[in-house]
Amino acid sequence: MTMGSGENITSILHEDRKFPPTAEFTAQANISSEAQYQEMWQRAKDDPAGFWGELANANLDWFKPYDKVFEGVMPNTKWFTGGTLNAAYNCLDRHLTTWRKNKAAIIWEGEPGETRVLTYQDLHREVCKFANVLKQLGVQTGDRVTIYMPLVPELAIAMLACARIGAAHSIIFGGFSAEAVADRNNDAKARVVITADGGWRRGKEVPLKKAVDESLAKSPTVEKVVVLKRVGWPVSMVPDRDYWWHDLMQDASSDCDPVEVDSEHPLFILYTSGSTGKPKGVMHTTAGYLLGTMMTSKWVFDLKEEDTYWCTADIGWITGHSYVTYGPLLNGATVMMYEGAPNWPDEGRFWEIIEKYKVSIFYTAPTAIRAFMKWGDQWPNKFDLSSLRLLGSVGEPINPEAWMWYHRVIGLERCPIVDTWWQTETGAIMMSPLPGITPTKPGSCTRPLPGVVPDIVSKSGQSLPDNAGGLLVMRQSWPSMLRTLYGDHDRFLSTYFGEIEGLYFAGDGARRDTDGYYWIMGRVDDVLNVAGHRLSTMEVESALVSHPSVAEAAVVGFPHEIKGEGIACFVTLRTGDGNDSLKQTLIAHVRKTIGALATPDVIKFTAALPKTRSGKIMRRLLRDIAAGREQAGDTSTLEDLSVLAKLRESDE
Ligand code: 7RM
Repeated sequence: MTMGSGENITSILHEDRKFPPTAEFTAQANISSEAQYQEMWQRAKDDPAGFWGELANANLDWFKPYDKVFEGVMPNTKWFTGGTLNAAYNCLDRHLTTWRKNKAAIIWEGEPGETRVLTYQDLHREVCKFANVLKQLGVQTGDRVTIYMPLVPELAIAMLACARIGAAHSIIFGGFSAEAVADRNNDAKARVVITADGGWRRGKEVPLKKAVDESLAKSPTVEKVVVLKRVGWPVSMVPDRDYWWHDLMQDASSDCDPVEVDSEHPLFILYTSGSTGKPKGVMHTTAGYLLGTMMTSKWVFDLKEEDTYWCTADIGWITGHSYVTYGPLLNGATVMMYEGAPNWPDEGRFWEIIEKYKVSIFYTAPTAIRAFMKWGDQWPNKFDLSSLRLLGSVGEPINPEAWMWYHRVIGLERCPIVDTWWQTETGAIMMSPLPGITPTKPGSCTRPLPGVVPDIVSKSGQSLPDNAGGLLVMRQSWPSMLRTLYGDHDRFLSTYFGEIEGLYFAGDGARRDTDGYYWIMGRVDDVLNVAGHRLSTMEVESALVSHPSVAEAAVVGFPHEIKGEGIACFVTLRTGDGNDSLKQTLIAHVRKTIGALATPDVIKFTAALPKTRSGKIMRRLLRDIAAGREQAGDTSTLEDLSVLAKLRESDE
C-alpha cells in the first residue's frame, strides 16, 4: 500500500487468495503454458509488425494482402495499410467452404420462449438478402446506418449486412430514448434507420418504432426506415419512408458480393458517454478490429468448435459488438442469444437457458452477478450447470465477494473466471487472465494480453512503482484501437491523448501488484480524496458488499470541512430496510476491512441505485445527492429516473 502524496491513488484493497486453473483445463487450453504467453507477449512488444502480421495472415481472409502491418505512431497509427477485405465475408462466407456450413451460428431464444437456430449458411443467406435490401434503399459504401432493435437475430443480420456493403453501422441500445436516437442520427448523419415494432422485456413490449417516429421529427438526414415485426402490435407506417422488413426481404436476391474495403475503412460507430453530456461516437475500422476481436475470443474464452458460447450483453453495447457478433463468428463459433430479462418469468431464467442449451462459456457483468447473489443460491441450484467450463466478467471492477460467489455457485469451484478489462475505445479485451495458465485473484483482471503494453503513471506521466495507484495508460498502439471520435478528431486527441503526452489514457485508476497483476480502481472521476488519501470508491464498495447483509453499494465523495472529502455510501440490503444499529455495524465493518481512513461518514439505505441501462452505477448523480446539490448533469442514460426521486425524498 502506498500513501497518496497527491500524485498517486492510495490503494487499500487486500486480496491474497489465488486460484490456479485445473490441470484438465490447462491440458486442453488454446494457450497452455506460461512460457508460451511470455514469448508471445515479449514478441508483440518488441516486434509488433512481425507478431500481428503473422496473425493477420493466418486468421483473416484478404482480397488483397496488406503492404505494411502498421504505419505511424499512436494516436495516428494505421494498421494493415494497402490491404482489402470484408468483415461479413470473414464472419460468414469463409466458413461455408468448410464443414461449418451447417453448424449453428446463432441459437436464439426470445423472452416469450420461442427458439430459432441459424446455421452459418442460413445467416449468410439472410445477410446477403438484407444487404441487397439496403442497396435498394439507396445505402452506399461509406454511409452510416442506425440500428435500434431488440436482441433478435435480425440485429446481427442487419449489422453484418451493413458490413457486407461497407456501410458503417451505428447501433443504439434499445433502452435509449427517442431523444438519444435523434442525437445519434444527427451526429452520424445516418440515412437509414433499422428498427422493430418493439421488443420484449420483462413481459412488456418496448415501443421501439414509436421512439423512432419521435426521433425522426428531429433527424433530417434519415430518408428510410425498415421495421421488423417482432411483437406484432400496431405501429404507424409513413408511406415512402417506412417499410416492413418482411416485405423488403420477400423479393430480395440472396446473391450479394461482399464489397472489398480498405483495412482502415470504417466498420462502425458506437456512441459512449464521457464526462460531458454529449456522447462520443467511437469509430472502429475494419482489419484491426476484426483481428483484435478474433484473437482475444480465441485466447480469453478458449473458444473451441464444440462450445456453446453465451455472452449476455446486448449487441447495443461494445461487449455485444465484439463478443456476441464479430469475435465468435470470425472463429466459427456457436453463439447463444437471449432476448429478454434474467428474472423473467422468474429468477431462474439464465440457469434454465444454460441447462437447456448446455452452454459451456458464460460471460456476464458484475452488476448481474450481484443481482443473482441477491436473488439467492436456490435459483442456480435448481439447474444442472455442469456444461459450463469457463466464466467471464466485464464492465466494472468485480468485488471479491461477487467473484467468490460466481466461482462457487455458478462455476462449481472448477471453472476458471476471466475478469476482462477493456473499453468501447479499445475494441477488444486488453487485460484478462488466460484461462489455461493464469492463477486468478478475485477482483484483478490480472495481466495484459499479447500486444498490450499498459503502465501505471502519475498525473505528470511518471511511471509508478508496483502497488502505487495511478492512471492506467497504454504505451503502444494495438490493432483494434479506436481511430477517432466521429466528426470530432480534436476531442479524440484531447480525451485520450491530451492527458499524458504520447500515451493512451484510459480514464481509469489502477495499480499493478508485485506479480504484475493489474487491479482496476474505477474511473478516475470515481476517486475520493479523504484527508490527503486518495481512495477508490470501488474499494469501499467492495468492503461494504463483503458484509452479509449488503446486496450492493455505491460510494461517492462529498465536500467535507475537515477531511476535504467525506465518504457517502448508498447501500441496498439483501432483505429488510436497515436501521441505525446496522449503520454502525457497517461503518465498523469498513473500518475493520480497510482502515480508519476509509470510515464512512454517511450511510444511506436505498431500495435501488441509479444505473445506466448497461448497469453502471451513475456515481455522478449520487455525488450531487450526497453534496445536497441540484442535479446538474445529463440523466438521459439513466435506466429508471424514479430511483433518483426516491433517494432525494429519503433526505427529508
Ligand atoms: C467493455 C466495457 C469501459 C469502462 C472501463 C472501466 C470499466 C470494464 C472492467 C472494468 C474493471 C473490468 N466497455 N471496466 N471492464 N473495470 N474491471 N473487468 O465495459 O466502454 O462500456 O466501459 O468500464 O472503468 O474504463 S465500456
